[in-house]
Amino acid sequence: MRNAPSVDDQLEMFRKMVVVRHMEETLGELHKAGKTRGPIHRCDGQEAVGVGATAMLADTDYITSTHRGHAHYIGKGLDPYRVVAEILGRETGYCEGRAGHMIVADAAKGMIGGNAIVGAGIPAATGMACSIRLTGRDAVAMCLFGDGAAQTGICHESMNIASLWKLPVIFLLEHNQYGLTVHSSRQSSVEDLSVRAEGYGMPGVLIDGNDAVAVYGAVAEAVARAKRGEGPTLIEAKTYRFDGFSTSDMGGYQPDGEIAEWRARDPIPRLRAALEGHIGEERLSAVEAEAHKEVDDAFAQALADPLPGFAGHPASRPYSEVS
Ligand SMILES: Cc1ncc(C[n+]2csc(CCOP(=O)(O)OP(=O)(O)O)c2C)c(N)n1
Repeated sequence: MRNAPSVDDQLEMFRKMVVVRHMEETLGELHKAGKTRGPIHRCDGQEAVGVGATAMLADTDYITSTHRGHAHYIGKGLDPYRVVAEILGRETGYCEGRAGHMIVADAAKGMIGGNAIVGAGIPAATGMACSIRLTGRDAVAMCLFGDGAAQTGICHESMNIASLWKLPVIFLLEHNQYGLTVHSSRQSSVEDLSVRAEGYGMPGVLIDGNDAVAVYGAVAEAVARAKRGEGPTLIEAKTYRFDGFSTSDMGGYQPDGEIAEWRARDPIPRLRAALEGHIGEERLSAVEAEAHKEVDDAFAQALADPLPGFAGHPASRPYSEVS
């Protein structure tokens, strides 16, 4: 496995990041027009983490996500049309329109699901890594989680047991500085959460989460380590969400200067600039245009698709008696 992505790999990461950004901007517009239901948690500004971290994973590798998972879904190879259809509650979506945007799953792609319970994806991925170990498969499990989720007890329990049992799991901490509306400095006694890894006897790696190539490299190394049987790695990717907590957010707690500072480090133009010398402006513009069209077509189709019916849906009623 290579630790540095090829130019083609980087172009594919760029394309996926553009898909995610355009999907979220469109969701923002639809929300304002009253065409979405429930809150939408956007990850504008954080795309390099979700896309970079999943770029080298296979369908047989598992990931668990959070309430802010759009970049994780697209990064793991889910079809943008079926993701959009799910978010818009259509029968054609990944979970037949019953999941909404926070818990989209596709087991065939190893996308085990987003999770609205903060921190809950961490033990789930640890358990999946345990199953990989017990069944002797050549795979890894990865949980992506926020700095808020890092403060939960179950995060510490998972890291302890994963390191003790040398499980093939990667803890990818997407540190966007805020847990809901609360700055990280009010939630944690240490600024860099990666230092906690030492207490569990595993490597702690601190990276620039707005640099997709750096994210790719750190995860590739952690995957190789996990597959050698050496156990987990904690990767802390420092990043920032431009758009606030969710569509229910009244804003005002992220200082203007801070937002401007991070917007100047937007991961998409950054990777674009790095790629320009390799493949030229024309090809990059064409890739952007195709990505936008794919997303626009996905929304047009999904909005025309049927809503789920009221008939019993066995998969949504696991504890009921289904005839
Ligand atoms: C167990 C649990 N506690 C509280 C909440 C309410 N809640 C939803 S998101 C969130 C903050 C999560 O922060 P972080 O993990 O940093 O993710 P971010 O929203 O910053 O991406 C909280 C407290 C919840 N959904 N689940």
